[in-house]
This record gives sequence, structure tokens and C-alpha cells, in this order.
Amino acid sequence: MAVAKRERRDNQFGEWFRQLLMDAEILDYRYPIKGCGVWLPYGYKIRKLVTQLLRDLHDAKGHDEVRFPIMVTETNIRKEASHIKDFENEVFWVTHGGLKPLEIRYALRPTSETAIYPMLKLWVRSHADLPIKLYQIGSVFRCETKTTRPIIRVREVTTFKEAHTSHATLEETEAQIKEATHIYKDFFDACGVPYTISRRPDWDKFPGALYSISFDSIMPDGRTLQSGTVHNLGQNFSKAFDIQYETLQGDHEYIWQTCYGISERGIGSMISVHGDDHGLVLMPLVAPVQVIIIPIPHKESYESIMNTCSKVEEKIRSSGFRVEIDKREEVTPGAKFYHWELRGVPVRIEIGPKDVQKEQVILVRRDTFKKEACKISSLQSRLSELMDQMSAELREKAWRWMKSRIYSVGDLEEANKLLKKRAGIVELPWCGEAECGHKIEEQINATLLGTPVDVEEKVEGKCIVCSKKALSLVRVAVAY
Ligand code: 5CA
Ligand code: ZN
Repeated sequence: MAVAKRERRDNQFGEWFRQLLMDAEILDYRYPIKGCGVWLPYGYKIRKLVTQLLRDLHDAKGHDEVRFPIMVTETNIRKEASHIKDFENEVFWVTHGGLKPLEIRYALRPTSETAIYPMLKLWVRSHADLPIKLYQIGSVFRCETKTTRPIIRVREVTTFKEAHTSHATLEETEAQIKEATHIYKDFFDACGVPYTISRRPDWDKFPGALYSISFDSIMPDGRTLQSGTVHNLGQNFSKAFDIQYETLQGDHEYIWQTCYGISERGIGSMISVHGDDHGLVLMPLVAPVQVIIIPIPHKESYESIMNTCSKVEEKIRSSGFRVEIDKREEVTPGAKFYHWELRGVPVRIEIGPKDVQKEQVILVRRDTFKKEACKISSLQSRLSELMDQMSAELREKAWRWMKSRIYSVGDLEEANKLLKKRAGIVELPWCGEAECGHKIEEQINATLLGTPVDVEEKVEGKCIVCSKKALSLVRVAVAY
């Protein structure tokens, strides 16, 4: 019986990831523009299930989906000073219409604040119009200066889910930040991806935000990946774009805003966290094929086997599972196993002559390769059980692994040692001063993820740099 080996995934992670995207037919990254890839049919199906999950989660909390233009005028993108300052060297510009230079250039949106907010100015009149909770899923463009990687750091981010909310008060934005954090927890939990949630240090917040909260996950190679962010924008953008509303008392106030984003990087985390040396392992929820039926043909009983396969398929489909039969005649069962394992199909069903006689099938779980026989009469309920078990176990296993890679450390030397060998995340006591924060980053050549917002911890110790009273822990990691 095969076992879920993870040597290649863990020791040659980048290589493994890139190869898997091709082999499992998720994404072809050979497109002749740096940082752009092609979603292949199977990958696109995964993407569709993931975006549907995002839609459901946002819709359930009263968000409305919209679709804004991809181009933003230069005038608008420059309106909020700190925003453009940070994005300036990542913006792709549209400079010509045909042969003629444009009078005002257009930016391809690197994110959509400056596209959406001039329209909010037209829409928001009074307190009765608020809150407004919008989201869209589409492409943004960033001429990333860091190393580009398929799905994880791309220049056309094709699956950018961004939500933008407008409120009457600061308190309401704080409540919205909590709601957004919940939505993202639900999203990553559904995908079985473990995360830490940290408030980014001030110097690393989203350009134009009051503060930023980030979801980070540890990849198999020990580096962290920021897989979602939630920002409180305060009134920075509403002042820049002059978006005011009339209060109950008849005064005029600037609106308060939040925004939060997730991209295909979330799909990248999911692939990385659950995959193994055999290929993808998909959570049933986002698996385009949840059950693959593979006939084990036998000369005399070929027809009865195929009939049983069809009967079983129909039965499974009627209980709502995404199921297929691999009927290819020229391919051996062994090659079919390999094919579907690579694509991460949660459960494989084998049906041979003996199974037909016994009115049973053989079930094989993708994550553990555990085999069992199951009577056709009880197949539906057993499959439901298996899918639930598998989802829960994948999630728990990933969380256990990640938690074992978070270290509480009392001195910089040890932190340095751990991060040098890419052990994961270290947590250090910190006074909160930027100067000490920068010193930590320099001395251990790593990134401050920020202070924990997912755990309430009383910190007793002293700042690891200046020895003054520590106000909080700070998480440090080698980040992607
Ligand atoms: N306007 C805000 C909220 S939507 C914003 O743009 N935030 S962001 O810059 O932090 O991006 C949101 C998320 O998109 C990030 O947390 C990250 O997971 C993902 N992301 C950002 N840049 C890229 C990229 N180049 N490739 C893939 N994913 C990216
Ligand atoms: Zn300090």
C-alpha cells in the first residue's frame, strides 16, 4: 500500500509546487509575460469552487458583489498620497490609445480603492445609505519587484477577491474588521489551511490604512505566506476622495472605511499544506471530482463491471457528490490510480469482478491511502462519513503541524538559529517601539509578521532588544 510521503514536498518545496501545478493540470506558467499564468481546465474548476465559497461567505454577511473597471485614471490613483507612494513602482500604465498618447494616463488597478471610491462619493448621501458592503473578484496588476512565483506571487493576480465597506463611525469599522476576520477564518477553515492572525507593524501596514491585520500560514519549507489581509482605512481615503454623508443631526461627516483581500495565493496555501509526493490532496469541498470510479476490468465480466460502475455512479451522484467514471479503455487501472492521485481526488472507488459478485466496492482515501470494502447499499452514507472525516483530519493534521512550528523564544541568538534553519515562526517579547522592531528584523534577517490578535496572551517579560517592559509578543519569520 502506498503511503503519503512528503519528502520532496518538504525538501524541494518550490520545485515540487511548480511541477505539481503543471502535472496536475492546474496552471501553465510558461506564458510569455513574467508573473502571468494560464489556469487550465482542472485548475479552473478548483478556482471556481474556491471563488464560490468566497461568494457564499460574503453574501451570507450582507455583502453585494459588483464589478468595477480595470483601469483607473492617473488623477484618481494619485489622490491618496501614501497609497500611491507605496504602489508607484508596481503600477502598470496604459499610456496610448492606438497611436496617440493619452492625455491622462490610465493605471491598471493594483487594487481598487482608487477605482471604487470616486463612485462612492456619488452614491453616498446620508447616514441612511450606510453601511455599504461591496466586493468583487477579478484581476489586479502589480509589477512585483520580489521574486515572482506561480499563483503565490504573480503580476496579474487573477483571483483577487477584495471587499470594501463604508460606515458612519469608527466603531462600526472595528465591528466590520471582526466580521471580516471571521469570514476569513471560515474560509481558511473550510479549506483546511491553518493560519496565524497578526497585526502588522506600523511600517508594514497597507498604504493608506490605519492598521492592517494579516493571515499568515507556514509553508512546508518553513517560510510564511501572507494569504489574506484585513485593513481599517479610517477616514484616510474618504478625506482624499471627499466622501461625506449627512448625519442624523444634519452635519456632514467623512465616511469610515475598511477593505480586505484574498487571492489565488489562498489556493496556493491549500495546495502546499495538504499535498504530498504523490501530488494534490484536495479538501472534498473544493475538489472538482470528489469520487472517481475505476473499473478493474476482467474479460468475462467486463459488461457486468461496467454496469455496476454506472449504477454506483448514479447512486453517488444522486446524493450530491461530484463523481466520474474513468472509462478509458487503453489505460491500465494502475495508470488511472496515478492520474487521479496526482489530481487529489478525495476518494477512489475500485470495482472488480469479485466486488460485483459481493455487491460491494473498494474505497480508497487519497490522504491516507486506507482501503476498505463497502456494500453498495450503504455507499452513500459511508461516503458522507469519509468526506467529513477526511476534511476534519486534514484540517487537524495541518494545524498540529503548524503549531509545532511556532516557537516561543527568549533571546535573539536562539531566534536567529531557528529561523536560519527555517523552523517556522518565532514569538519574542517586544516593547512595541519601531526602533527595536527594525533591530530584530536586521539582526535575524527576517520579517516581523506583527503582534498576535488570535491569542490573548499576557506578556510578562522584557523587550528582547532594549530590555524595557514588553507590551506584547511579536511574531517573526522568513516570509515569502
Ligand atoms: N486593498 C487591500 C485589501 S483588498 C489590498 O490590496 N491588500 S493586499 O495588498 O494585502 O492584498 C490582499 C491579498 O492579496 C494579500 O494578503 C495577498 O494574500 C494577496 N496578494 C497580494 N499580492 C499578490 C500577488 N502579487 N500575487 C498573489 N497574491 C497576492
Ligand atoms: Zn524594545
